[in-house]
Amino acid sequence: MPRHSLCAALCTVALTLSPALALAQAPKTAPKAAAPKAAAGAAKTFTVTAGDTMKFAPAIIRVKAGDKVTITLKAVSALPKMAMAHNFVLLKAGVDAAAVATAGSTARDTAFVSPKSKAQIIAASALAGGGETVTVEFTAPAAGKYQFICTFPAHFQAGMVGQLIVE
Ligand SMILES: [Cu+2]
Repeated sequence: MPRHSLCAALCTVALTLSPALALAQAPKTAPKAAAPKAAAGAAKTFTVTAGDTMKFAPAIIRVKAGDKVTITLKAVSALPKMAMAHNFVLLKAGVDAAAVATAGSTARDTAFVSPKSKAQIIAASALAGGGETVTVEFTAPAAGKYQFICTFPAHFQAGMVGQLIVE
């Protein structure tokens, strides 16, 4: 085969292959770009009830890291809101829950969540008085155990604490 013919043959092969390669690569990159969306956490919703006994029910909530969690806190009480209300305050791991509760107990202007505690808190709901519901949304943190508390005065001390277990 003369040299120029070989070149022509190779060039034809190369030209024929390149669109095929481009097509072959396209499907590979598309799923890669979509993967993070598919791996994003599932939406999980929970209703937590709190009554005059100052307990969260349920007191243990299980989720997976990255889940988009919505907690609806339902307060059940016949008492006036200023005497009996609840919130749902999720604390970062290793935080002194009693300290956050104590700081919150005097923070009436900010719904009993002290601005000083911001760095210790993952998410906090508004206050719910009897018959009210409030919701709080957060993305489940890394696997581990996290406390959630009510920071209405004296409620944490009365045992108003629960645990978020992230698997
Ligand atoms: Cu409470």
